[in-house]
Amino acid sequence: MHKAAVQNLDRPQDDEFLADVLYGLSQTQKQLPPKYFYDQKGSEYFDEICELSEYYPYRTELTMLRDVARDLGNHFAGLAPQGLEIVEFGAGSLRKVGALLTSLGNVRSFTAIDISEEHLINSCRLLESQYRELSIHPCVHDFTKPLTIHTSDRTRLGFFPGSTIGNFNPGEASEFLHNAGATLGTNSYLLIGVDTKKPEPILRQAYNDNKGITAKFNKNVLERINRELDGNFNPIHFAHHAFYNEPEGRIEMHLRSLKEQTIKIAGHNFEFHRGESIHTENSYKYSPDEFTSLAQESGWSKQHLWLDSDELFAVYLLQY
Ligand code: AVI
Repeated sequence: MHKAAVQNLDRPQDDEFLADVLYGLSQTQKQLPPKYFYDQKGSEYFDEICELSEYYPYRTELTMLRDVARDLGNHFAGLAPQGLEIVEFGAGSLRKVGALLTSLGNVRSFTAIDISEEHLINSCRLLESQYRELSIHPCVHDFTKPLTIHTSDRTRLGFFPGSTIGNFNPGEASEFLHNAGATLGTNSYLLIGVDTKKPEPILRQAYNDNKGITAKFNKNVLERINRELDGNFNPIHFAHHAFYNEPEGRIEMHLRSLKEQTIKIAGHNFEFHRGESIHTENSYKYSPDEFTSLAQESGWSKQHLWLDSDELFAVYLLQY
């Protein structure tokens, strides 16, 4: 993979980051978009989260993908004469796609879309060394936005693992699914991992790990604002707070101010009362019926659903 082969589309600029931060911190309930977690440091923290015993989604889905890939191999036998093209949304560390590349056998090209350029390039380089025949296309892009990718006569299989769709509210999730359908085209497929509803203690522990890695991941967004936008947050004066909001069916992450304080960002002042929070992330959990309806309303039909034996996680094959 040559540096010039990296597609850099509408890469978010500092001014977009600044505008989103200034807007979010001006709201009555202060908030920050979760996509800003993922600079190089935040992506590394997220990789650490995936190794935690409390964080069941990563390992559960990874284990499931072996069976899923075998079933998909049968599904696509004869259906994809020109081979498959996998397009991964929010590719991150690319640790899951390997299960598909190895088992499917007829994947000819792989497009990896991610907002974090450095992380994406490093991950693609590693993948390239493992799958030398595969044509790899890294694409730096905010995958929540529509995108046009090169045309080919291969059968397209979108891949959106990890329940990242849960970080959108249901309206945004529907918009993402519409956009993914437009990007991938008619008759394409989407393999998507979705976290299920389950007893509250399992959810609470997954977002409040004993080692405090999720807290570091959450607070990194403050340090990123300091680094990139000339902010003066002191992360020690904020506490990680994550809980399951049952009526909304979502985990909420917040950063709670431990004292009354004024924060300065690029010359703008923001007042915090003691106990006031910044809402940094939602992570929605869907029952199979809820997610199937959401997919249908967004133009996709369910072809297959895999659940692990404890029903901790779901993987869906959808067709557009
Ligand atoms: C990426 N996303 C699906 C993770 C989640 O579970 O919502 C992000 C995360 N936040 C805290 N821990 C992990």
